[in-house]
Amino acid sequence: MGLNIAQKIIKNHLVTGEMTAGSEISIRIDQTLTQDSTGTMAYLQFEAVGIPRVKTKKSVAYIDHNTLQAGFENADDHKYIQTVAEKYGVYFSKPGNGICHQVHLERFGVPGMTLLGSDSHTPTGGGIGMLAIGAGGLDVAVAMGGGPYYLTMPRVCKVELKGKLNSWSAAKDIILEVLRVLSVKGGIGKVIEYAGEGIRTLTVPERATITNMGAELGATTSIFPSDEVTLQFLRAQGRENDWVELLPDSDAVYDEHVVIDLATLEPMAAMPHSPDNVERISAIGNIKVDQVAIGSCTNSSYMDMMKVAAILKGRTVAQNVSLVIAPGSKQVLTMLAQNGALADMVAAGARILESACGPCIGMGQAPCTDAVSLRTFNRNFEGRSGTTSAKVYLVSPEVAAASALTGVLTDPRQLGEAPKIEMPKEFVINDNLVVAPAPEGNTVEVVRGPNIKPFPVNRPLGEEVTGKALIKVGDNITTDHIMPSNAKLLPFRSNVPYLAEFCLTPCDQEFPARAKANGGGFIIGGSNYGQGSSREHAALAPLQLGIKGVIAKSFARIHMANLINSGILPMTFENETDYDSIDMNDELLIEDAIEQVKEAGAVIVKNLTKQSEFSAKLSLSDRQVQMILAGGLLNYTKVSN
Ligand code: MIC
Ligand code: SF4
Repeated sequence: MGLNIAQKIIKNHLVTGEMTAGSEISIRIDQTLTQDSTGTMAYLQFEAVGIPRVKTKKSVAYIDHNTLQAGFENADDHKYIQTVAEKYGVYFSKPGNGICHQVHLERFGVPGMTLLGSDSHTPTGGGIGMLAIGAGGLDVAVAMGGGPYYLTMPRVCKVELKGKLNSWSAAKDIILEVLRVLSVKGGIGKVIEYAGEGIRTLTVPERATITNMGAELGATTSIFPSDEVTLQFLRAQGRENDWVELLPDSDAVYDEHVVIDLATLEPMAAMPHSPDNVERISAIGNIKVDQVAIGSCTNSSYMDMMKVAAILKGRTVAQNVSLVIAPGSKQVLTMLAQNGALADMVAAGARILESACGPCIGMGQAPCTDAVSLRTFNRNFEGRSGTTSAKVYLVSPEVAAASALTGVLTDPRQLGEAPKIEMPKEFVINDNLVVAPAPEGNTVEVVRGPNIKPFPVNRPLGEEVTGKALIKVGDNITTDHIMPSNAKLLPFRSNVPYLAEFCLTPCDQEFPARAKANGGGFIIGGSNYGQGSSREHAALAPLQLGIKGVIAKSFARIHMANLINSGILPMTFENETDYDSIDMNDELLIEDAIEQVKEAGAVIVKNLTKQSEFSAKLSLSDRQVQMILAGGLLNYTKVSN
């Protein structure tokens, strides 16, 4: 039986386990990436693991999220990451060099390799044929130390792309269509593998736009083959030698098959407040727009920016619109500056932002109250823009640029002929914002400013787990709800005690105070609890508040792993109707917790208030059971070393 691409890479990297979907496997990690908002924690944890030098083929620390530097906090974090990277063997990408995923694709990604990143959009690397997975910082820390990465062997869903996109339809429309068809839960437990004759028409940056937003499907990762198109991209980056061909076997078997006819796709938008709430622009109509933001790890490549510049050239941004543009990397910005495209953007009235995440993570550019904001980004969860009442639509760069000119949501087909942009034969290469690590045996001093606070570590599991149901939330709660990220909070990513004061406050302002007053307890969640990002602060902040377990209808993959890594019990209702039987403040009790967890199947939760009980499933591997018993991955790693 032939293998698909995902299976080929997994087979080449398999450390333990059977390659049957659903069973736990572990794989060797070739490369890691971190960004600053999760990186401080990842490196603090790496230091706690106590390994003298990273053991990966290449590890890179990017600074792209917290670049506002309104106080000393961000700068402290940057300094810490730079010195810790230098000491332990990690390349350091300085602020200004660009968004981690964009830069990694350009300068570091290698087809056929595995990449583990402390950011949920790490699958962007799938555009170049890497098996690129997002994980919590602690998992990345362990991988840097040479430990394998454990995951559930995914099912592989083949998305066959037929035909060719019409002019004005974009890669963004392909992934929006996949989201429309599969939904934000549709990728859970799967790798989305792209195939079909249509992929040959897509450049690497376009492929990367598609794999990037596979994160919004909840997928383990997404991947394209490594073919001639990949070779041309790497050649233009001066990295031809990194290329290997990677195609599925002709008799490869897939668990699922979706077909998309590219020729039928029209410009689309994901409407507020979910990336799968997708509709054709022509059907949404000409709503008035207040802000247009172009950039993010989804759509900030050279090709994207050139299309935008061509649309804006010689025209003027509408009076009612603020247009901001953040080119994805120093490379992109340099090329736009050299070929005059930057001048076209500025002349049209665009505001040029630094090559960083910026408004995507709420670092600046919060729109006005009740605003309609069009963004080329990947997430439009409520409040993520920094303005709770804002309505964010996710669109292609073409739709964004066209709408910035007209002031209303615009189908770019109205503009006439679409610009034709050629992939450059050579990108401008200048890696002078990447600092190489010091040689082994160096005496570099790791600098820890006052913003770097100790992080909480759990205790081994007790005989009894008891406490109140401290909050009860609905379906699709995101990590943005659990641990909000905005310009005020992002600078505190290395200060969990402070962050914990804001845990789940978008759902309930009183939650942190209630949790502390009760000495901790339980969170009750709906389905897909913890979707969205890799931020392990969404587990560490509850841990800081004494949360012992989360009982939900289902969990998002990375968040569940982060809970286990923190020693917090992730339980799912055996019978979903039991969710309805719990009210806030009910006293819950798990007796003989150690014995029950060891059996790994399920635990009986007693509701002392209602004098009832129900069964909650624990879908844990043997290793995860040991982690829960030890009180998290860090304790477990220390015990097993
Ligand atoms: C995001 O897009 O939400 C982030 C910020 O990049 C996160 C990581 C984080 O919370 O720091 C992600 O997607 O993993
Ligand atoms: Fe940065 Fe936004 Fe991409 Fe997250 S989704 S890595 S915040 S650009």
